[in-house]
Amino acid sequence: MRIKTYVFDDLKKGIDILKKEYGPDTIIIDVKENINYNNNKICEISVAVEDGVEQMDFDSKAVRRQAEKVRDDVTRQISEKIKQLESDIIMDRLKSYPLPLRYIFDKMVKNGLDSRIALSVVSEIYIEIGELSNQSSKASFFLKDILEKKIKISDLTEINSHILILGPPGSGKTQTAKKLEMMLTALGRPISLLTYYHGKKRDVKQEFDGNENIESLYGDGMEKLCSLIDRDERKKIIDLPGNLEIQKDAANRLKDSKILFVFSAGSRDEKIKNYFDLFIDKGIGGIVFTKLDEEETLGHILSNLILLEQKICCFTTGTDISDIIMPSKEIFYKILLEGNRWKREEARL
Ligand SMILES: Nc1nc2c(ncn2[C@@H]2O[C@H](COP(=O)(O)OP(=O)(O)OP(=O)(O)O)[C@@H](O)[C@H]2O)c(=O)[nH]1
Ligand SMILES: [Mg+2]
Repeated sequence: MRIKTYVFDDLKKGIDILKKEYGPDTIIIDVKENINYNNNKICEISVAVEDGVEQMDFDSKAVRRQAEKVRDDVTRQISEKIKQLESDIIMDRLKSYPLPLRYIFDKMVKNGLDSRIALSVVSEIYIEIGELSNQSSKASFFLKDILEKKIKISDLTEINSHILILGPPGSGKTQTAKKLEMMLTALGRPISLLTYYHGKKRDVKQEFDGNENIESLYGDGMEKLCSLIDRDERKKIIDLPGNLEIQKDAANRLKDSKILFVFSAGSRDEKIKNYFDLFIDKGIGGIVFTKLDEEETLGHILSNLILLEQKICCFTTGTDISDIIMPSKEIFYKILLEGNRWKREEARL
């Protein structure tokens, strides 16, 4: 004889299901009613089950479904409660801060920054300057300083190796690689661009306006790519297709290169995290966030940079070759306090 305990949201319904399951003579050992799970009343019914009694498939499914539903509801309610509790704690802590800091917090959260990070930013300002943060100008000044401390910037002109461009399909890798080649060459750091296409053939000549620093190869394999890279001493930006296997292969072969991840500003947080987990042991040079013009708010990309502890290399704000901006504390400040000033009119809600 074994004792089995089941959970239901209704006692009568539960007993009916169990009687159907184990037969009308089932011995009910114990009943606990009105168990309070976050405003939901549930009950537990324990029954004695003969060893070797097999349950009917249909009924056992109904019992399991019922129990799972109650568990799902309870889990959802608990996680909602925890979120609410966290938000209450944050609001409670904020009450003790001067008004300009509360204003900064609200703005940052409204513009997409994670509320825990926003709280840590304003508390650091408060630790730094205390009651001086009652003056808005002082609070803003120190906000920029804290953002500069929290968000690291990658200076591409300091990278003295090849740059490997990785990231999900269509994130803007090729377009960004072109922009970086132009920008670095203009800054007196000549670099050539090697674009490795895979799949559909494109009219590269027309796309690249005959730029001699730009070369491309189609699906010729990694050997060919490596031989082109080693052909001369010149540093290269190596732009890969979105195919993850090709990207992994290239990162394994080109160990001396620095990886630059290109993600569109709309990429999901888990997608970004998964990419990092795959390449974490390779040399990561930084991140580029593209398509800022397609998003409503941009605070979430700064949250990602802080949580991943990765350096930001640049942002792109459109398809034109000049639509690239270099990160700085002023830009971070604008993103968080002024909103998305690069948003395209057509993309506005
Ligand atoms: N609105 C907007 N579009 C962009 C931006 N950067 C790139 N694009 C567009 O995004 C699309 C994809 O860009 P690509 O550079 O081809 O992307 P990719 O990552 O190289 O794509 P695959 O090589 O196929 O993986 C193109 O239509 C680009 O013009 C940007 O900052 N803003
Ligand atoms: Mg591409």
